[in-house]
Amino acid sequence: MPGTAPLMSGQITLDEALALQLADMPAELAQSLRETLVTIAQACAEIAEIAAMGSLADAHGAADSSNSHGEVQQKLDLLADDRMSAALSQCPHVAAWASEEHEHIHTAEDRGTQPENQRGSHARLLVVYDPLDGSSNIESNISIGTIFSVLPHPYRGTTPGDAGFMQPGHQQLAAGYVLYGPATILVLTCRQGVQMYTLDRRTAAWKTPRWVLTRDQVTIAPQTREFAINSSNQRFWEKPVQRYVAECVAGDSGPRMKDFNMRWVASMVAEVHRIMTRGGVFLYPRDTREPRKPGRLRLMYEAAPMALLVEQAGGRSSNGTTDLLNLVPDTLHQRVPVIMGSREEVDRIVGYHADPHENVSWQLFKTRSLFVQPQA
Ligand code: FBP
Repeated sequence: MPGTAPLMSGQITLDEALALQLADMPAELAQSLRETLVTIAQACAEIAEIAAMGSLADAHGAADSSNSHGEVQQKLDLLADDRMSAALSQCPHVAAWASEEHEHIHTAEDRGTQPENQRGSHARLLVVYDPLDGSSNIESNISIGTIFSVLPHPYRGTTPGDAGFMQPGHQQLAAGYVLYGPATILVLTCRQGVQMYTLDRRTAAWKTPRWVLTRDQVTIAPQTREFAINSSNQRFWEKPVQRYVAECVAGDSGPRMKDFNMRWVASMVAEVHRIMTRGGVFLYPRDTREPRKPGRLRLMYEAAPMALLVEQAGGRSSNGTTDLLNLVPDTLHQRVPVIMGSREEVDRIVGYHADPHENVSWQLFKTRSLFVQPQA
C-alpha cells in the first residue's frame, strides 16, 4: 500500500492473524467473524482519530441529550456510537447490534441500509458495545475506550429482537476493547487466548488503519499487590468487600502480611488493560446506596466482554457469588457487581462472599487507614 511503512519481519496485521486463528472454525463462520472484527477495528480507528483531535473535532463537552439511563451523553459518546453503528450497518454478517447509548437494538433496516430480511440467514452475528467507556475522563484527556462483544444470532433469518441478545457471556464468539491512550491498543479474544494489536499510525492515510499484532497469548499473573476500587464508596460496600479492602490497606501489618497499592482511573478499559499487562484486581461491587441497583457497570457490554478477556488470559471474574460468564442477562442494560483480575485475589474475594459471617476484623479506620479517627 503506497505510503505504508513495511511491517517488520514476523509482524502481522489483525486480518492476517484472524485468518490464521480462525482457520479451524467452519469457513463461513470464520469469514463472518473475521470481517466483522475487522469492521469493528476500523470503526475504532476512526474513533481514535476523533478522540485524538479532541475539541478540534468538537468531541469535547456534553451533548444536549441523555441516554435511556438518564445519563447526560458526551459529544464523543455520540460520535463514537455513530461511527460504530454506521460500520455495523454496512456489515452483512451482523443481523443487529445494541449500544449503551440506545435503549433498544438496531438493525440495518433502522439505518436505511440493506434490510435485515434481505440479509436472510446470511447474517449470523449480533454485536453489543459500549462506544465510549470512561466518559467522565474525556475532557481530562485520560485514557478512554470502546468495549465490544460478538454473539451468535440464535434465530438466523429473522430479526432477533432484544431476546436474541439475552445470552450468557460464555456464549460470546469474541470480545474486545480498544484503549485510546498514548498508544491505541486493541485487545481481543476469539476464545483462543488474548492478543494485543497496536494501531500503526505510520500508515499514510488513517482511512486504511493497520492494526499490528504486538502481543500474543497474554496472561494475567495469578497473584498481585494492586487493587482498583472507587474508595469514596467505601461506606456503601458490603462486608466481604469491606474486609478485602481493609486487609489490603492494612498491608504487611495485617493478615495479608504484604503491602498493596491502589489505583483508580475511572475508566474500566484502562483498569483492565493495566491488569492485562501487570496483574491486579478490579472491583465495582454491589453497594447499599440503591439496593435495587446491583452495581454501576452493565453486564452485556462492559462486564461480560471484559470477563471473557480476563478468563481467556487466565484470570477470573465474578459478581461475588457467580462467575460473570454464567450470568444470563434479563435486559440489555442490566447492571451487575464486578470483581475481576488475578485469579487468586478473585478466589479470595469470592471466598469472603461465601463466608458472610466472618466479622470484619480489620477496621478500615485502624492505623494506615485513609482517615484519622478523632481521639475519644
Ligand atoms: P461509562 O461507560 O458511562 O463511562 O461508565 C462506566 C465507567 O466510566 C467505567 O469505565 C469506570 O470504571 C466507572 O464508570 C467509573 O465510575 P466512578 O465514576 O464511580 O469512578
